[in-house]
Amino acid sequence: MAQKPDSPGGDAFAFQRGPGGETHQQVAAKGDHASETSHLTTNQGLRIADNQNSLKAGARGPTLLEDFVLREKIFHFDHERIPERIVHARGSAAHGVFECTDPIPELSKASLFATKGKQTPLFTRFSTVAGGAGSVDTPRDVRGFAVKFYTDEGNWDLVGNNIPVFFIQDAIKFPDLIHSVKMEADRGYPQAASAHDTFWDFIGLMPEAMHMVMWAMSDRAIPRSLRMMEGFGIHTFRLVDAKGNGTFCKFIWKPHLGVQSTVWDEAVKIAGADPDYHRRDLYEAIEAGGFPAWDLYVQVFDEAFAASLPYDVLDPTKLIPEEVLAPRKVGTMTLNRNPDNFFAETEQVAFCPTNIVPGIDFSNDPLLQGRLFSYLDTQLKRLGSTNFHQLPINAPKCPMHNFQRDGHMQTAVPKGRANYEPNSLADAGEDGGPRECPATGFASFRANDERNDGGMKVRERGELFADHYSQARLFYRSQTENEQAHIASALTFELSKVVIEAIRTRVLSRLRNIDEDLATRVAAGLAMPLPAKAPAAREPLDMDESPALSIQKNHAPDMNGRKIAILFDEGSDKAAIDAIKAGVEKAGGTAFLVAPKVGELKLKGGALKADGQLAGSPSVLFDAVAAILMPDAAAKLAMDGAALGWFMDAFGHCKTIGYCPATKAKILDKLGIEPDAGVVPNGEFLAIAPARHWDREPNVRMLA
Ligand code: HDE
Repeated sequence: MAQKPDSPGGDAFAFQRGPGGETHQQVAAKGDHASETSHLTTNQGLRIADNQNSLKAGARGPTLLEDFVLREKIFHFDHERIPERIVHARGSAAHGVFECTDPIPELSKASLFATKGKQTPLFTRFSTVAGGAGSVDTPRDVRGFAVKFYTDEGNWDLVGNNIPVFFIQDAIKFPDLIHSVKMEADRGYPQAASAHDTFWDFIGLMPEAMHMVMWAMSDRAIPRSLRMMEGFGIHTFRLVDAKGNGTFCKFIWKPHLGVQSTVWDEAVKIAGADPDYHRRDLYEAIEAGGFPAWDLYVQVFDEAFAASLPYDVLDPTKLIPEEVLAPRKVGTMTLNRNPDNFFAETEQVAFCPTNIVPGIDFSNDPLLQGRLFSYLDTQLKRLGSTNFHQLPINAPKCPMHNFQRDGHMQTAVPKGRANYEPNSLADAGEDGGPRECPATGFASFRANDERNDGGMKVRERGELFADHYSQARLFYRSQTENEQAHIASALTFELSKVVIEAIRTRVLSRLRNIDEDLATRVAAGLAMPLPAKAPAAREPLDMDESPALSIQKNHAPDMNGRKIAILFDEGSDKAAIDAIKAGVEKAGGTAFLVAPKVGELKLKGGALKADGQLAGSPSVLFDAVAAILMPDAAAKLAMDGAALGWFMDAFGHCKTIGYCPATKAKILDKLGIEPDAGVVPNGEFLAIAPARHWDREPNVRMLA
């Protein structure tokens, strides 16, 4: 017999009842007196009476084509997805503000840099490059770092990465690079990984990629948090002052929390434990009021300085070491608000390097020049309309008027007859519309590059672009011994995933141009003979080391923004837990309580609920761990794989471990974890918790 949702078969239809147990009819009736927004309607504004049942010819009969409510709902759902970004598909974003702290009107007339204290709203999206939108957050990859400044003179998009150089020198190679790193064409894997044949095949044949490869194999490519990455505009840009004078410029973001990375084994395990690790970290930090911040720096220089360098500033595979040209601070970006809706904002935001404001301009970097075409084009494909600039996240916050009209999904409703220019309608008393403004409008910098051989049409690159190894060597030699070991190990790991041996050999032959010791270590790691050195188009130079390129040389451990786990179980000493928790929070960190069960546990001195269950809160998710356990609880956990793995991983990832006597006797001793500079009694834990103990690494991992 047919059943109504409010029929006596009631319980079977519990899901059709309102929160108070009312039937949906009762909820609807209540809604008649509720505010307008509480009514469910169709997209045409028609109130929906029943959102549980489609319209049928009899309760057990076929669904009717007439059911426009059902059809509208399913139609919209069927079209929810839009094409994901071809690169940088996986991203996380936040709103924020840029405050100018050190104005540079003498260099740029851009209004956002004009006065101290000037605030400009912005939206920043971080991303991985290779994986799809649903891929994990922690692969070895470059991270996108794209900022949209809603300035009062128009939107300026600084679309950069967390690494200051790029794989290729000319836009014409970009599709090849991306095809090679993405899932292989025939088999559709691997997802979000560079450790496969086609990527290393391309790289081995493109010596210009060697500098970027050093960065990509370094710890920079496995960041601890999006909040702990530097950002770089990469290309040389131009600043232009009010008189029209131009200065070359490179943009650098430096995070207030310092740069920090994970270790590879940790990144791999995080991918399983929390695929959204970076997205969650950013979201939670902002929700908790721990607003991440970065200072924006510029490196400014003129033609004469550029001409004095042994590399070309138009070559995006080169950087200018900070020791050679000191960066100058201009302001601070603070991310202070999470998006309200992931799709509307993070997914639909459309960055374009062509979005520029008076006072900032491009250089002839051939990679940048290609990007100036590509981004507008991709937005049309992705967002489906030339009117994508009207989406709230993309729309400028300053006035916008022109005679562009119509197109798919036009939301503006322009008034009047004027949709062309010049027009004389104003003379006839009508609205003639906007006019160009030669005085304040954007004017391209009148570039006069003396080193450009007369501007003949050629398919060539600047002579110094042929130096493929000097800066790769500079980067490698500027790292600490431990960081060099990470690079050698990453290369060994990636190349060991390459099946075609000739590809590995070719890469090894290139590494010899960077550093003989590096090449020898990787060859030994692969158990392969060292091949002959690849011929170099230009002999590499030995440049002065740049300590600024190392993470470890510049890293001061800081509790601020870090997450510390405290493991407890029944009977644990609550006062001891409270003390560590308070210490962590006082220093700006977050304490996260872990126990075998998440419900309330009885402790010595009170009761406590854990924030996370042990098996679901592995130590890879934290910066340091401490354990406060009674002997019987410790003995029980010593029989549990998740608990043992918790300590082994923290130890293996060179983290600080705080222990109580029972933890030491029952668990650490069983695991063979000896106290060292970072394995300490709980009383000494807080002082060193955020540090990583790299001295330990040779004892826990075979590095190349
Ligand atoms: Fe991109 N890049 N790119 N890129 N790129 C895109 O634009 C492209 C390059 C970067 O969070 C796409 O909206 C070409 C360098 C970031 O939405 C696409 C070339 C740098 C983001 C595109 C480059 C970047 C993108 C894909 C070589 C660092 C994500 C979807 C000429 C300076 C922005 C989209 C976001 C996104 C093309 C090289 C950074 C296809 C052709 C170098 C951070 O248009």
